[in-house]
Amino acid sequence: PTRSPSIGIDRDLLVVSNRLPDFRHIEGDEGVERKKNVGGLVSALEPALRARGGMWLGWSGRTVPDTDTVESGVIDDRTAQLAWFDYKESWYRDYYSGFCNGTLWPLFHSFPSRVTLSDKGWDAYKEVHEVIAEVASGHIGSRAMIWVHDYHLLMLANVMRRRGHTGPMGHFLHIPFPSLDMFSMLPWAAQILDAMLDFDLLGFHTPAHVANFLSCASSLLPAKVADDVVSHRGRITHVAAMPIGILPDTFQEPPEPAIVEEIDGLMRALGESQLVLGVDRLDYTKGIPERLIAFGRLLEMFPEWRGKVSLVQVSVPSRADVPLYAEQRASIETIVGRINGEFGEAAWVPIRYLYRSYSKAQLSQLYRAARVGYVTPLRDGMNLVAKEYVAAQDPENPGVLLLSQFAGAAVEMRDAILTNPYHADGMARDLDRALRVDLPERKARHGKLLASVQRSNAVTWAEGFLDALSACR
Ligand code: ADQ
Repeated sequence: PTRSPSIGIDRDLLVVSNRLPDFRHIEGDEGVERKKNVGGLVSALEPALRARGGMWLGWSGRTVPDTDTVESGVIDDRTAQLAWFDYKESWYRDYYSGFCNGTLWPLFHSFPSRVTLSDKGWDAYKEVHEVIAEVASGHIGSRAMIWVHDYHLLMLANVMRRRGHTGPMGHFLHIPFPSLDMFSMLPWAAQILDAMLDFDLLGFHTPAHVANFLSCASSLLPAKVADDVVSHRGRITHVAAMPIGILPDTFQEPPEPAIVEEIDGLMRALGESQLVLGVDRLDYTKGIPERLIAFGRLLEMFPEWRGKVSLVQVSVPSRADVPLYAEQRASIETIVGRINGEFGEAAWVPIRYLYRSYSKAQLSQLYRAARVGYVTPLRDGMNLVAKEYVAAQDPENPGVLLLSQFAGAAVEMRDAILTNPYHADGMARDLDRALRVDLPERKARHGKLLASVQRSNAVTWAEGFLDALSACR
């Protein structure tokens, strides 16, 4: 078919996510522009988007007063067309910060005490789905394939079907799907499940998330579940575990001299100490306070490590305007101060806490310098840092991955040392063990982990999802 550039009704693939990746609004004549760095999700989808002349739709990252008209537009990128729209301030507050990050995020990560429930949030969740469905319908024909991402958009297929969309629609959830007990806390649990079953394919990171979803669907709805297929209202939905991956080779690229110098500078500051490294978005699900406390326990229980090991914790600012996140930051700084005050010496700082973002090239060098990758979320859909750490190692002298048993990544990464982040003494013992692993065992563990990170990567994930979605029809 000939392609109509303005409407694109014959476009074959629309990807929808809350944020457009690596996209920012620049005030001025040009309006919007694309940042230079492309993130993992974009690189994963790039081949499919390019081959199908696809479009990616999402929020621009800008909010406008409720009284203003919401702007939207399309820019052409070298990979795909990017369709953007603004949020009203009330959507940002009630939908994004409210229902998405105040209700669904803590609930799906099994933190019931952090969940807020409000009718206003639920109304905003439904309203924003209607708005996004309307924008989407303007960009794509009713038979095209749509791939929707994450908890912000669980109900999009339902709204699109009501608008007459008949093409295949799939959803991938990047965070865990909780147990029936937890999910039932949502007053709107059945409505959300019912709407999710308008997708043809639902992808999750792990078999446990799939099992949770199926048990919710069969308990809370009059839906029939047989193996990985759910029948409901005369429709069929396929459900599958499809763990996301990274592009491992991009963590082995030779660094610029300035980056080598920067990381060498940090290593000189650590002196003789071995580097234990934590890297996360600052979020309570990542278990940063627990990780710091366990590091303090290591120094108490195994005093021989004092002066010989240093923890560098790098936290990228995240959702800083949400009070819980500001609290988390303050609590981390207090723990760092306490441990450094108690154990530090003139020539040795036990914990260095860096509250900033690093480039992929900088992160790769940090990962490579670290003897232990200390990746201990309390709960995580997957956790890409674990995979990035493995991909960045020197195969001749690799470090050891210490990984939370509650990260989705633990399913595939059995050759890491697995740990329980809720148990400080146990985690301190596991850290001691990780620090003592000899070179032959480090190489053996790393070889197996790297093979798995290479085999199940970002591109096989994206292609696998799209193939499975096509096969549903
Ligand atoms: P996140 O919760 O954001 O993702 P994660 O998978 O670890 O968690 O990805 C974080 C990304 O941010 C990594 O690529 C990492 O390199 C980067 N990053 C972290 N700290 C950084 C820093 N200080 N500077 C620069 N970059 C930093 C959600 C889910 C995860 C799931 C992914 C993908 O919560 O469980 O793995 O989506 O599906």
